Amino acid sequence: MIDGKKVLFSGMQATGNLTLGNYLGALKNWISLSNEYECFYSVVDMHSITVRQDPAELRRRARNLFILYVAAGLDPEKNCIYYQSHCSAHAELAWILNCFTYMGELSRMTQFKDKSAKHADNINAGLFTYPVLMAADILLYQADVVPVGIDQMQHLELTRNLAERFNNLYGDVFTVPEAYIGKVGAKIMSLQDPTKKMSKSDENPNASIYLMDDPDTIMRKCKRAVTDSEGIICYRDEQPGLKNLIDIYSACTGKTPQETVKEFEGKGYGELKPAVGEAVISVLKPLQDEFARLSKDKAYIDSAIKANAEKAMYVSSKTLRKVQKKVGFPERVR
Ligand code: ATP
Ligand code: LTN
Repeated sequence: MIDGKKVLFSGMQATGNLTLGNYLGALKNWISLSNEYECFYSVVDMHSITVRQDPAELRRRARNLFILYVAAGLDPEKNCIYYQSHCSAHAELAWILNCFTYMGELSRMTQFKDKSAKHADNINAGLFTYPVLMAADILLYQADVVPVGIDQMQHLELTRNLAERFNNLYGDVFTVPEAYIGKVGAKIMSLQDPTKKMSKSDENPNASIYLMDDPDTIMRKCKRAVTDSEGIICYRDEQPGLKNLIDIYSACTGKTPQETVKEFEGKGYGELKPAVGEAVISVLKPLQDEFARLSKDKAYIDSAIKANAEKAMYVSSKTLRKVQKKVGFPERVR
């Protein structure tokens, strides 16, 4: 609790260009929850270097992601938006938690398995302990709730286990967080292979809608989305491409999938696809305009970066000091 409010923590990596999946699965929920909670939203740039990055490019993307959080509707005066790398408590707590995490737990993580298959030439220790740094992110702020897409559930489970393990040994140190998964949009699938999740690291640019895609590109990608030859609009697992389009449309318009099916009953995919395109454009266009406006306001963004890094350091240092004391590190001499 901070000032009588429950705490929310979430983060995104500054790798690749954000997709509609990131927006509908995560960012959109962040905004709807931000009034209710005391919120911390991090640009998790330390996680990004678990795969090789070009330094200038990483810096540029991280700043763009920061601006995007604000453009999407998160007021940096009400929400603590900050770069993970500006707050050294994350690395310090991650080290301690590493000593409470088992190799077996980490080797079961599907994201580690996927990423090590993708980057076989660089299976580094950071990639392996990635979920421990994520647990440190969350636990430092005593977060009650963590809005993420469904793919992060396994990491959340590990975070909860670590918190409980630590609390059992040392008393109540950490709040045990709950995941928050949105009802629609929790897993947006690739437009080209609806059995795979839409991902910013997909090599096929037609598979993902990027948040900065222009309206023509969005429309073209929606029209080309892979569906099936059934030709009947219904919402079921056997028609994954269609199901995904219904999910996207519903998440963008605020309708339920059932309402969407009703709306398109008796119509063909040829009518649904452009409607999906329009719905996506009407969500992304204002976001893009606001992003362009804020990108020019260097002074405003810089002052938010500075003030919020200080806030993050202040809040996280309290938990870190407590943990350091519990594990037996000596008191600081003042
Ligand atoms: P990559 O594809 O490079 O591994 P990513 O697209 O999964 O990255 P992350 O930064 O790991 O992006 O995820 C940011 C947030 O977006 C997470 O909460 C994640 O659950 C959510 N998310 C990512 N992809 C999707 C998707 N296709 N559908 C719904 N949510 C998603
Ligand atoms: N691992 C997450 C990004 C992430 C995160 C976090 C999400 C890092 N730390 C803390 C929520 C809370 C991902 O890959 N999407």
